[in-house]
Amino acid sequence: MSENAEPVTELAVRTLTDEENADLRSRLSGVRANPYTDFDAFLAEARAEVAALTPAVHEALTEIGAGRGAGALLVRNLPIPADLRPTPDRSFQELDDIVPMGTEAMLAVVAQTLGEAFSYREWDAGALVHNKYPLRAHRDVQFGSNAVEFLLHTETPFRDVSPDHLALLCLRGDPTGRATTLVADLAKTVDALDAPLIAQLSRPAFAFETDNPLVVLADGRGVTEPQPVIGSREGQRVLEFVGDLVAVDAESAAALAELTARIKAAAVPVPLASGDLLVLDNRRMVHGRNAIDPRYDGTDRWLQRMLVTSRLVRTSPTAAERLVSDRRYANYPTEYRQVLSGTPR
Ligand SMILES: O=C(O)CCC(=O)C(=O)O
Ligand SMILES: [Fe+2]
Repeated sequence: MSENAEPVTELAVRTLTDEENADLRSRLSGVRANPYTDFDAFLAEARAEVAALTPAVHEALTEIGAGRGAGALLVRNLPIPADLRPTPDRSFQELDDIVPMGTEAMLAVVAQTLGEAFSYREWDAGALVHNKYPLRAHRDVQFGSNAVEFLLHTETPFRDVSPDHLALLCLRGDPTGRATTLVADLAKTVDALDAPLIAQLSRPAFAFETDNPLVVLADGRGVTEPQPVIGSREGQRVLEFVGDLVAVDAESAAALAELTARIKAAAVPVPLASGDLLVLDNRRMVHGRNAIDPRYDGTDRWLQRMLVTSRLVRTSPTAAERLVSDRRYANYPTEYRQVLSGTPR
């Protein structure tokens, strides 16, 4: 096992000058279509502005898109409107006025530089731009709008199409200064494991507990379909990890505990301020967030997110074709399903 001085998790950082910030703001201000009601028109407008990204940011995106260098990129000092509305008190898709914040085009330009924007039909009422902020009703769930510790996770793992990259844009930082996004290099962590551990983690022995189980274990726990943490798809190694996975037997439980400890040790804090964009290579990195103290008064932290795939075969898909089905949805815990879909509660 290498206990070298190299940090396991690396983060690349690019910071726009104020002039570059102003230039990007003015170039993207021409994007008028509403991404929540007419994504196709919105994307066509945003795409025409791909050159608005500075060469340094473009190059950094190309690197992370190709899986080279650091698996995490932080771009700082992006333009956020000074008159950003108060952080909403209900799911974005439940708002009466689903107006764009003016920041979506920036995310779209980033997403389209990396691959193709996509999402899941069952999530966020099919929106391709996700708005995440603390919601009282979601306090304790493992979801971006919670307040408890958000465990380290691969974004949307164990699906036919998992995101290759994700982009998280901070519209409003945490007023308490407490929120810290965490990023850890899963690929490097796995590469440092010995062969018996790798063999254990390669067995389909890891699942989520659920009240809508596909499998009921000998001890009575209901779980989703067991999957390997180290798997393969189309001949390529696929790594998928989530902090609340459970193991289906004792050997796999020991391996999962060991990996969990190492992944936590590898995590680096990335506190996000307004105008910070975090891009993650979801094939290599896991991310999460510490517990926070939301105020639920319109001043809370607000992130906007887009998911990216490099594997949708069709070029320039329509908005409808960008939504894939989350076929594991039926086995999710009922509470989690309600949160995901944005069902009013
Ligand atoms: O709140 C955070 O910093 C992490 C959010 C997250 O995991 C996500 O939106 O995918
Ligand atoms: Fe996430």
